[in-house]
Amino acid sequence: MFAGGAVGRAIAPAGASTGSGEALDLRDGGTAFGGYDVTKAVENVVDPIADAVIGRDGANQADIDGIMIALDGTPAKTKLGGNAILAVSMATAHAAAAAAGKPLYRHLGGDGANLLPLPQIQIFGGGAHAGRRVDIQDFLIVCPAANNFAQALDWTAEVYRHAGILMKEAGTLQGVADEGGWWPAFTTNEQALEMLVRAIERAGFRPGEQVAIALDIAASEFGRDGVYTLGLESKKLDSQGMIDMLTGWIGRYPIISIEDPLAEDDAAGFAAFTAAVGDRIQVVGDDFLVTEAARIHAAARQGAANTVLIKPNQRGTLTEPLAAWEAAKEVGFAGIVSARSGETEDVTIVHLAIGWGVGQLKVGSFARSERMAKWNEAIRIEEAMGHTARFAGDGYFGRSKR
Ligand code: 2PG
Ligand code: MG
Repeated sequence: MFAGGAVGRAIAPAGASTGSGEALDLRDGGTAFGGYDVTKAVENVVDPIADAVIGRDGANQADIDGIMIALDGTPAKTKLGGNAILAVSMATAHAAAAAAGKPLYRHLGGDGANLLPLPQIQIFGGGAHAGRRVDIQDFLIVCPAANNFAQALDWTAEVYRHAGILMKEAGTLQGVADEGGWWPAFTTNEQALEMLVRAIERAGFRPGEQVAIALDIAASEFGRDGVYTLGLESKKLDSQGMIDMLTGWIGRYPIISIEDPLAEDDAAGFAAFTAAVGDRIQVVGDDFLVTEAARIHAAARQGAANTVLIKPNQRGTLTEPLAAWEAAKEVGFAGIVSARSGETEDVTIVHLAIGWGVGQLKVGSFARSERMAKWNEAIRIEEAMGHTARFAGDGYFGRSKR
């Protein structure tokens, strides 16, 4: 709360497939709530954090975040919890925007902030989000040819609906996964790609031109020390085997973006994959880069990836992901602001994507209110902008230069 009465409120999310370099999501352990309770994190907000930030200028986000970083004093925010610190960081931004009488995206990006991101939306869930029913975690679509953000959502809704109908017909529909995508019962990973292309066509769109495929392999979940174990197909691949498999898919399906194609410990694999396909598709680092400026600089030096996934809770403040985005722009990487599999009704990331002008946003599927809250917020912002709104389309995709 600000002296003038302006109030900000925020909720930190949590991930299921986390990178080892992420800020700590502090939980209580023990038996209550399976150990997932956050009483300690809340106490850290109410006592040490509040003591340290009360009386400071909340409009100075970097100062507030810097105080909390120093108070914690650990690289992964293990003392106070990244969740405790991020919630205060985001609430501060909301309060500062309210005090300034502006929507958060304008407070962050100024009056010229008018770029609506290209949404990346999950149609099938897999990996850690669907009991490992398929190895690949996210089968997503993007609609680069849509005229505006709302139309991209309309198109996605049609593809999602048709994918559900096709799966029901094929007997492969089992409900919805953690992020709202259909929970599939496929026998190979490639079957999911085939069905996705059919769903795009059934919905009346030209695959590749109007609607294209994006994947999050989340390879750290099944790959380590250069060995990748694909449970669904009982296959073990080395790094080059993964690259060959994915390159084959890129040749056969309209895939324009692949996230975490290799595990977080496989920078050489990332570099080889980016050298092979980075001039044609977006190669995204999530667990690999964990929204950290220093890792983005290192990856750029190695030619590993060309795009960074930006998840505020991987770092635990707003200042650090902003620094990561600045680093990305400096090295010529694109960015995608992303939600987590464990989400809430909090819509802060929508404002970050627009306010920072990132151009891409990934929020899971087109179902469940923690996802729809974010899509709806972006629709409201697009409406409020009227004719000044610009839709990113594919203009902000990552591509490596040859
Ligand atoms: C990811 C996210 C969202 P999680 O891997 O990109 O899909 O999942 O929050 O489980 O890390
Ligand atoms: Mg990911």
